[in-house]
Amino acid sequence: MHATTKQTYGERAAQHPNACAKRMLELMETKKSNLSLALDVTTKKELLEIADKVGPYICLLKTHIDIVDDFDQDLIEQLLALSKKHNFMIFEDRKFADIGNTVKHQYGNGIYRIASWSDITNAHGVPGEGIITGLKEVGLPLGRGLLLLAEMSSKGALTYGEYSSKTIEMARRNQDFVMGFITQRRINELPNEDFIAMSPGVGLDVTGDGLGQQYRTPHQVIVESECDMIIVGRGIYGKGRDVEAEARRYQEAGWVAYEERIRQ
Ligand code: BMP
Repeated sequence: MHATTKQTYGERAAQHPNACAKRMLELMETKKSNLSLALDVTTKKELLEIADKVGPYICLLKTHIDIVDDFDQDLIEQLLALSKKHNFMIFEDRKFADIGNTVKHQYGNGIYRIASWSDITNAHGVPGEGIITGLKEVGLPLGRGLLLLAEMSSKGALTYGEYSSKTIEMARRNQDFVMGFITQRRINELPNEDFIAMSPGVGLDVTGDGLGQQYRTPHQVIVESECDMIIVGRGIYGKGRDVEAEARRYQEAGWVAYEERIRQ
């Protein structure tokens, strides 16, 4: 087991050198939530309604802002107001994957201006370290944090072995901006390292979605794979589900698993 896995989120927050990671860990501790909602809906109305219902239970709201048909600046303003009302951070799951100069503009410009409102975003390591340098130029002065995709949850993903190891090395060289990973299991940390491990592909009722997604339980993710955060989407707002009841259920399952882990 890794050293950080046995520490509480609060203990890790107190000594974390990355400002965005520190804020995230503090929030997880005070809100007793390691649940992130992956809110993949395509209308502004649904997005805001579900975010308001689920807000009390989550530490992080993950968006795919480019799938919203009626996106406008008012959506961002209302989303920011909800993040204040319920005290959650925002993560635009943009999965940048281009050269440094291009991602810099994709992050800071265009109609979405992601860096202006999203606390956290993420990137693939495939273009090499320039992708981090480009994003950092825009994000670091704003106090933003970056996650690298070390491992994906989908069947047949190419993110394994040397690719994942090289991605982790890139993160190590950029710890002022890179705060953690999207991953299926905690990476091997060196002494004095603390990367937040966030894991999508989480569900309590089904094992897949017919399109390659693979689900594991909060216990598998938090205890067995030593990740820090569960990212749950359709398990909470899928067809016919009681959104608030499901959010409460996943928050409890994630927190119970975390308490079991730190007691070990
Ligand atoms: P769901 O729980 O509904 O399957 O949603 C999972 C979410 O996590 C989606 O928004 C997807 O884009 C994201 N995701 C993933 O499923 N696997 C990964 O490896 C990385 C992701 O960002």
